[in-house]
Amino acid sequence: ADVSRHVAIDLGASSGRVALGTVQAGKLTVEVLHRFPNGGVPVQGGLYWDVLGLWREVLHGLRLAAGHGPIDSVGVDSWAVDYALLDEHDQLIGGVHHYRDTRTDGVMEDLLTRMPREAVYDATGIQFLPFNTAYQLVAHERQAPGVLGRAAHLLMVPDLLHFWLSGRQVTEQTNASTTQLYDPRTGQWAGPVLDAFQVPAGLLPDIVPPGTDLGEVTSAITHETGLAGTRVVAPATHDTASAVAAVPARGEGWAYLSSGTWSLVGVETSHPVITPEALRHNLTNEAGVGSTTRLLKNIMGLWIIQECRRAWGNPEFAQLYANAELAPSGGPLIDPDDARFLPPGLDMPQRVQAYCEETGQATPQSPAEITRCILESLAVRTSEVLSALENVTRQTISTVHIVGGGSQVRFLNQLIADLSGRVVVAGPVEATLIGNLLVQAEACGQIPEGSLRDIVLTSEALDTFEPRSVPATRKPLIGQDQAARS
Ligand code: LFR
Repeated sequence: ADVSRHVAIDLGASSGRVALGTVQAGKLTVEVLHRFPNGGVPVQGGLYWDVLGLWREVLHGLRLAAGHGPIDSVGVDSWAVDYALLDEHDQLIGGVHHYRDTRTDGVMEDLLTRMPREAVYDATGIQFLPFNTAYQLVAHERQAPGVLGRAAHLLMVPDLLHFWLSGRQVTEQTNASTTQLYDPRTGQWAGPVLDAFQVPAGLLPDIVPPGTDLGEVTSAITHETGLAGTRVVAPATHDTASAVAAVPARGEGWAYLSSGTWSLVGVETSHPVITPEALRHNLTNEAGVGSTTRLLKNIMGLWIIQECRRAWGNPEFAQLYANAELAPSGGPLIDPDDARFLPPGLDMPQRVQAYCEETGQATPQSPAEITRCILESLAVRTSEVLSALENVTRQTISTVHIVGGGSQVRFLNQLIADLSGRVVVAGPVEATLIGNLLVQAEACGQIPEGSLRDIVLTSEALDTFEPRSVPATRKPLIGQDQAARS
């Protein structure tokens, strides 16, 4: 057919969306049908996702989609690393933990005494983050001894939803790659790491590449939503992988920043870059669309501002950013990746202030000053990581594509252009949805293979930010050694 229609379900850490994508004459149009909030649910000292609540919103979105006529395919993406355990009857065992749950405190350090850091990195190419699935599973077993033995299956969050939609259990590759239990060289689970961390290999389903057809929606889904005959097609289920697939870039010499709760800064490579230098910078090699590698690094991102905003009684983001732009420049800087900023808490503004005090800087006082401090620090850290990427890949990065919700923060786009001395191209805001939809369209044979980025370029309007010269006082970075620590 010359028109095809696909539904993307995109679950982010702070909100979810169900969107309808129409592909016609080599162009994609996206209509968001349903938006809903998301966030961690604290229970008895732990932190969980409300997966059943999310599922209810997804069903509502699918009903709306069905009301628009026949849908060719549907696919889910979400944040990475989190998983559900199912028993042998495919029932959920307990809740789905949030990666910011402090149950993982100290686990990574402990496990790296069982298998050396270099060996884990060599086997997986994944950055050391305390919440990688590998460490979460060990923390899980420590809190609930025997749980991994009782479990029959492990499904990552999007895989769980695909199972509920299609009845098929698989692990989609882009998300599998974030677990630190996956070997990017073989494309299979990393046996030696599973053994060292005592993760039962039998829990892990087969790995399938993005664009895999999982079959039709079940009759229960048809009954519940009205969708009939719709294929369930796994997109790049890791939201960042979908976003990177939709980066409107051509040629060489560019990097991306997928900007949202996290800032994911990286480049696309044809192969994993697993070298001592990459390890020194704690860069990650996550799987991308079309057998590419996403060589990137996590920066704490707008999360710090999201938590401050909660502490300040939820003022409008636009107002916060406008006020920050009016606050004086050249104030204090934080290292956004300091571990203290990872867990949620209404004391986030105090954590920022404490960091500034401890490092002998002026203490930002107003929300405007604190927001400015965070934004400038994110921009400084982003340019440090860009330099690290240049060193590790021995290429020059002259353009930074900022995609995702954070690309709407024009002030941050300009700060990144100024502080990194690179041209910033902002947009699309809905890169994740677009990447999700286009991988489905490609799998359904509706667009030529490898044409995703061209379609984004013809479908979306972009904004350019040229670097302006900045006073020398902004040039010294947080500390030259910062890029080298994890
Ligand atoms: C962004 C993201 C990052 C991942 C983090 C935790 O939404 O998926 O890529 O490191 O969330 O899962």
